Amino acid sequence: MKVYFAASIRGGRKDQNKYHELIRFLSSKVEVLTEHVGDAGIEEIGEQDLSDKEIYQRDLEWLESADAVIAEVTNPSLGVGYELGMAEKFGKPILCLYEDSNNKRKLSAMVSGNLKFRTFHYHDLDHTKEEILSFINSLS
Ligand code: 6IA
Repeated sequence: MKVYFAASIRGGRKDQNKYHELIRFLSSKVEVLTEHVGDAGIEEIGEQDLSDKEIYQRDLEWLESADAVIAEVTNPSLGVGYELGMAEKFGKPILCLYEDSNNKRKLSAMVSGNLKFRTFHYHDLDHTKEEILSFINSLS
């Protein structure tokens, strides 16, 4: 199974450690197409000198080829929002993960109000991993 993991890059990297841990967990179960999203150095090193146009084209191809999409949506990101809209259009099963402990900013209604998305509000990563497993198992 191939999973496209989406998370904020230019929208802000304060949750990068969480992305990294969730991607590491997910990679032990399935193929993750977008492991770089959890990398600490992605902003500094860029994406192997790919242009933005190349990144966009490659990511959309991966998105279309994925069996499912998991998005960490706590930190708002234009790119993640766009990917979620496209993933819905492609008919992909979608799991959104949102940390609401101490979070003053409410999740966008365009995510929480979309009944096609499975949205999980979490407080700790262990529960999030269980939810990821349950989501993956529901697809096979
Ligand atoms: O608007 P954002 O940058 O926060 O959008 C993040 C989302 O768009 C992620 O889920 C990625 O799948 C995709 N994305 C955006 N930028 C990149 C990227 N390089 N490489 C791969 N996927 C990306 C940007 C590197 C740059 C900061 C030097």
